[in-house]
Amino acid sequence: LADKKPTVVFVLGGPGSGKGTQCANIVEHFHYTHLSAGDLLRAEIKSGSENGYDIHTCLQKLDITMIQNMIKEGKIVPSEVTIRLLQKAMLESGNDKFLIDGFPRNEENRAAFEAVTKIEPEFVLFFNCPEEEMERRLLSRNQGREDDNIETIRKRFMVFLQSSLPVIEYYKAKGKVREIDAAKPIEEVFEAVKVVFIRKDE
Ligand code: UP5
Ligand code: MG
Repeated sequence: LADKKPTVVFVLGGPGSGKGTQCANIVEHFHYTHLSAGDLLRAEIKSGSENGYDIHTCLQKLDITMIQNMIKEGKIVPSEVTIRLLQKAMLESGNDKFLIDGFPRNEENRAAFEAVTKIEPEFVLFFNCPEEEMERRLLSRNQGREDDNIETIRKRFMVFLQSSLPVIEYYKAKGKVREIDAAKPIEEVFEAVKVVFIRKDE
């Protein structure tokens, strides 16, 4: 994977800041493959409860139960699991440009991804949004996510502040962060996102 030197953009921001929504827009306009770490974990839980375990990633029943419990508590799943899922999805996509959404979530995630894949992100897209707005969005999403209840949402916010913001600060110090005001309507946010991707190719 490292020999092909894939282009990676990390898409970060608090829970409900609009990472998934905007990634879908980016994919329509630019040639990226969208990989949401959270979606990959949830797919693993789903396939695990159907098949017992996933023969491809070799996640055992124990891992699946652990992932499920950690998401319910808003905790960060061990890097080993997330990176394995991301690497598998990258290989299977056949593409060499990726939006990695919702990862890395802590320093350990970041360092492990770099060590294992030897990939450094091209830049980091950071959706900055006030908590009250994110909370409103998550509580009205209604997609049956087990972590979209007020107790878990509060825990997700805490983890974001304590563990994920330092990752954004790390990349800020390297001049890699492209910050977007994510509190605006979806279309306006995307206008700002487009500018970042168009500038990158100039
Ligand atoms: N919406 C979006 N944009 C809007 C706008 N501009 N104006 C008004 N409404 C807007 O959007 C959320 C909702 O808001 C939607 O209804 C949307 O229509 C609306 P969405 O695009 O889904 O926001 P997103 O930032 O993707 O929110 P998400 O809930 O997915 O973020 P999280 O970071 O909380 O969730 P994720 O799936 O990444 O992770 C879930 C859990 O998995 C984590 O808590 C953790 O336990 C685990 N995890 C790991 O352990 N490791 C990982 O690497 C990744 C995840
Ligand atoms: Mg998402």
